[in-house]
Amino acid sequence: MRRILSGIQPSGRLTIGNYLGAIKQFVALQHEAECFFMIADYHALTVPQEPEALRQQTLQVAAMYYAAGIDPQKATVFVQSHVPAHTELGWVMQCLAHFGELGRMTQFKDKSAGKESVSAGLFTYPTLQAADILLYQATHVPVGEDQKQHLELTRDLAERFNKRFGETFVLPEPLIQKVGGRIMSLDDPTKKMSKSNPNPNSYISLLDEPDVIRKKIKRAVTDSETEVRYDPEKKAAISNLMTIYALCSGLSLEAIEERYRGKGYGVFKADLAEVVVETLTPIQERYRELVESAALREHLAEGAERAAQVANRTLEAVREKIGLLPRG
Ligand code: AQP
Repeated sequence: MRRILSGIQPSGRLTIGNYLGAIKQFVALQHEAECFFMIADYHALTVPQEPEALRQQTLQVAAMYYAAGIDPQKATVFVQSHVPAHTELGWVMQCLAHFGELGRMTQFKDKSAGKESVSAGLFTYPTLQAADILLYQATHVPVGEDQKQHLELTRDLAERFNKRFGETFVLPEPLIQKVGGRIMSLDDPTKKMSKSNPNPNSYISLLDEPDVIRKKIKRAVTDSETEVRYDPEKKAAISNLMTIYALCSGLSLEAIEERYRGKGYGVFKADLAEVVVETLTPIQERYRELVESAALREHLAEGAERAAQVANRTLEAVREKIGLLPRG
């Protein structure tokens, strides 16, 4: 059976990009693979976080996983920092990785560009990500385009380790979604929609009220034409809105073009807002029931227990192979 590991950082309020690009896929995957879904709180620390907000956001991501349809009986959901094996293997991976190869990571270059101070954690975070994946012997990792390079690094590190110390890690394969792999910002279709964007009008939060969703979609940038046509090169903004429409409604892009032929952007946007509201309302209702509940903490404790059992088995094998002395 395929085994899958993926995660989301609690670095802000989840967006519809996180839902369509990640969580919706996770919900489908839990029926066909053994799944581990992490709340990557250590990864969130690579940029400054306000402590109370980080705690709240961690619970919010957990509640959102379940509200969107992840079944605690089927998939293992856990908080990364609840399983210490992640940072332990992360250190081993840092010692295996080369400074030069980490410097070539384009995400590091993007995220550090123009910043006055950048944490060492932001530089080494792909090694912690490698540890996350390898601890679970994941066969497949759902990744966005921007994460492909990190997965390649994970495979290189696994191969390097296996060659030096003997067969230990499974080499994971990427699982890339074709449509919706990259939902773009509402105010700038050349930028990915991101939960940490300081401008809330650039994204639809999964917790936005219906009226806020309507307002944000109405304000979303388009182009100077009026035709609802999918053309990501020439009509990036409207194509992005059409992708959101298609993924929320289940309609094909062609069917959407057909439906809005000759109708203009106003009608299209008003309907898109209702499609998004209809998609998010039931998730928001379940979310509100869960986020303050004792059941949520219980699920997370059970998830950490299950995850640690698998992770510790791998870590023990690693410790033995690299020559760390058992405590006795
Ligand atoms: N815009 C997006 N379109 C499609 N998928 C997306 N994902 C994120 N943004 C989009 C997917 O969501 C998962 C969570 O990723 P993450 O939290 O580890 O970090 P990220 O990719 O950097 O997400 P954000 O929202 O942009 O966070 P910040 O602003 O903190 O950097 C991943 O599966 C990702 O592909």
